[in-house]
Amino acid sequence: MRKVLIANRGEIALRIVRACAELGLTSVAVYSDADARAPHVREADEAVHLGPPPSAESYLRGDLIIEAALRVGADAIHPGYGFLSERAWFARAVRDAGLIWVGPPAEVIEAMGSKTAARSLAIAHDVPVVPGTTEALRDAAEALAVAGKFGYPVLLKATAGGGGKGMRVVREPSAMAAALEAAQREAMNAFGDDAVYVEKYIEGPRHVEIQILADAHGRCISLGERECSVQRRHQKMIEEAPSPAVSVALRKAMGAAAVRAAKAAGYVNAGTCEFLLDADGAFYFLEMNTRIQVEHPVTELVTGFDLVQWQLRIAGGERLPFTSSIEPRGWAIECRITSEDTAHGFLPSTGRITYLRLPGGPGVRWDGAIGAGTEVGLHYDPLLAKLIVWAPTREQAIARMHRALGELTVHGVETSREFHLRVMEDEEFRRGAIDIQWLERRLDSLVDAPPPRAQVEAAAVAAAMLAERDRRVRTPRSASSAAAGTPGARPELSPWARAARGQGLRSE
Ligand code: MV4
Repeated sequence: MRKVLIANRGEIALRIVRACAELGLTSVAVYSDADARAPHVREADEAVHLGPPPSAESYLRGDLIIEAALRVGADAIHPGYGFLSERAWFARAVRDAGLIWVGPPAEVIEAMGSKTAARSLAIAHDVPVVPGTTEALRDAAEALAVAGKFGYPVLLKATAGGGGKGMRVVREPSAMAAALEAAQREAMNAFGDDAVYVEKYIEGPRHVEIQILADAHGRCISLGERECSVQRRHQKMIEEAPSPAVSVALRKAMGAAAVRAAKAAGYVNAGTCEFLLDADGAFYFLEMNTRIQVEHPVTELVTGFDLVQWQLRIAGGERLPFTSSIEPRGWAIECRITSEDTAHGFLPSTGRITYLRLPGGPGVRWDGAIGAGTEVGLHYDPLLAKLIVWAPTREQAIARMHRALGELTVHGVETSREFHLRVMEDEEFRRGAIDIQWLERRLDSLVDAPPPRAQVEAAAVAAAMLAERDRRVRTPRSASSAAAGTPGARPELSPWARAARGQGLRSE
């Protein structure tokens, strides 16, 4: 393997370009009209134009992408996450074109695409799942009988599932018939399949996932868990590794379960098993993600494993050098920096980035693909970058993230920076008292939380300086001093400006 085409854009495409460079592989970017001057294109060794900005006409055009790979003489295609990464037909087409697919076999992607098939596979291999059925319900009478057996509340889930569509919580028998109808209708609209099954509803669980790596020679290891509970509408905002809720013993049990599931599926390459973890420490397998994930860096920082390099090395036939699973060292946190107005319902924000200052210093990693001049539009995901930190303890990692967020400046679009600062200051978050409903429960109080005193003071100073500048522009210097051209002659300072000076701004 010498040359890799990267079928993606943004920060993950740049992440893969960097892994290729470190492994001595030639990288080939692809791009839409909107991304002609994007960092992932600039940094790759070569680049191929695909088409107009809409994904359906560019990054989702599997045919064009395979054609491009063959034309430039690439040996492999790395799909990143999103776009074509979990489309079994694309993995198959890549293989049929004689190219290496940097991911699991098409058959495994297909099998894991069905949530009920994944659930059946887990059950067959002693991987705990939430109590419930796997077969589609025939009618409300059957739903009531099954719910009676497992006990309320129950959750109706679409068999074709994913992303929370076609899910309904049912808290009492009288609500069953209407909930079943609603779930079936939503499932039909979303997936073209109205099959719905029942699970016991787990109240207030955490979302904890296990990273695995499997090579093509039968070796499969766990790299520990990531805590992903801080999410809103199934969009994760903050991830960390390890999880504050996972002990060494629990990590061992969850890791072993994930490895059993991966081996049973014939898994090769990097993958993730998603679990719910309840307040009593019981865990339940939900599904397997057959791609590199957005939040992979937190695992990299606590294990020292370069997951993207290992994806490429495994695809090239290399063996994993370890047989046993890895224990995390220290603590890593990731904040997703998105172009969203978090104070106003997470509305997407668009525009041109006019100024960018990036954080740095000890333990700070920036995985982004933006710069001054980047146009942020509505064609793609709002993820601009990921800010990731490492420190010896969780407390230190939170302090470091707060410091790094403070160093970040993005002008031109609204971002999630302020939101993340408020979370890092939040007492519940600092205690690790989070679950999958935490963010939605706390969103208003986080957005309304006053910033710390030092930030209010800094804002007051900036306001004073701006007011002073405005005053000078509106009030021309007196005729005599203008005529004399006295250098350094200044109008009198306003009280605000004097206060600003008093705060230490003595550069004038
Ligand atoms: C659940 C659950 C509670 N109990 N299953 C949501 C998406 C789908 N992949 C699984 N999901 C859930 N399944 C039972 N039996 C709660 C969720 C859930 C969730 C899971 C992971 C991450 C975020 C979530 C947000 C809402 C609900």
